[in-house]
Amino acid sequence: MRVNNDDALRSFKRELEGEIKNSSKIFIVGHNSPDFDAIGSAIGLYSFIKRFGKESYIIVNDDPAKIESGVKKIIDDNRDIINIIDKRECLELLDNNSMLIVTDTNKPDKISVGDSIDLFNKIAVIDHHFKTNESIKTTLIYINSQSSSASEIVTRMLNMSKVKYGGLTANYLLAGISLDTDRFKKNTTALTHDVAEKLIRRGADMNFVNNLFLQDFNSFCHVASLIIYDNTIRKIYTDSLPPIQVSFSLNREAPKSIYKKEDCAKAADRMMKFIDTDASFVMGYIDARIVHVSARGGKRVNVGKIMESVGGGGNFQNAGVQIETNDIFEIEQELINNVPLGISSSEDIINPLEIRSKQLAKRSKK
Ligand SMILES: [Mn+2]
Repeated sequence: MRVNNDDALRSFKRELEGEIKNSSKIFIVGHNSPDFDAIGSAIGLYSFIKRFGKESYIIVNDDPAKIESGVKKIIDDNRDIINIIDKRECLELLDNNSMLIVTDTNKPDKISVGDSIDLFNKIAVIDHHFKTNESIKTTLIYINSQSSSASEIVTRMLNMSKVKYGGLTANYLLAGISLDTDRFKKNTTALTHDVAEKLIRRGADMNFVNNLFLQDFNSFCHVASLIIYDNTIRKIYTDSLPPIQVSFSLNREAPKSIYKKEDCAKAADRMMKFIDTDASFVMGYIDARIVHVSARGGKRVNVGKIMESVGGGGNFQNAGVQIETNDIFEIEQELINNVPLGISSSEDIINPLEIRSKQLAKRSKK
């Protein structure tokens, strides 16, 4: 049974091919914080465009350290074969006759060129998310929310045009479909499986895809090892009211484990998101003798001040330091002692009850 009608995609594809032929340069962009579907469909589109012999580029503007490690591996493995550029390079290269192809999103605020989107005279959108009032305004748009993924749509376009693409591209497209279908457990149609079959015939390999996922899982566990179970201790500072709660995390079982600065930063962000804490400090060795501390605070705790007290810097919410030491626990103790330096004086503290009573007072005046 045909779940989707090919005709709409076929006519979009024809129009897109016409515009590609008339363009000087083609820029492809997926959503920020790219996942396997954004990067897989972008690389698939890169293959789609290749036969027209146009200058083409994929824009990835995220901080490389913050990109999921499986996606980062794909980007690193392809840097020599694919023109992967950042937003600044894109703005330098683009001319009046350049085209932007947006994939795996249809919202201007989700792509790195969002605020400069008006510089493009031609924009195409390929996506599987619902269209809304905020969607990019262009006539060259294919959105099919019944498709599992942008990778599924792009694979269909490649196959319709009988484009030759290699096993690696097939792998990236299959990874995109696998991610968005939660490994073929949801959002699949007969077409999704049909497309997957064709990708496997082209040389895609589920083991390769599984390894990409494993890569993400391993880095996830590595970050989690900083904060899980007894690796996080919580201290309560009762000098101010309500008492302030602060968490301190490090790998206590294997304190000499090596992390990246970004691992500590991600762990500290997660603590703020999931645990009821006013500030969080995550410590890890980034080198045999250097400990990095990522600190996150909020309205009541100025972590910048606390980091300054140990030689680092930052602002109220976000701060850090690197300290040469053989004893990570000594640093932790120093931080525990220094937290009161960063606690806002009671006048500065925004008391939710106070806000509430002010709001009520205002309302009764009306
Ligand atoms: Mn997607």
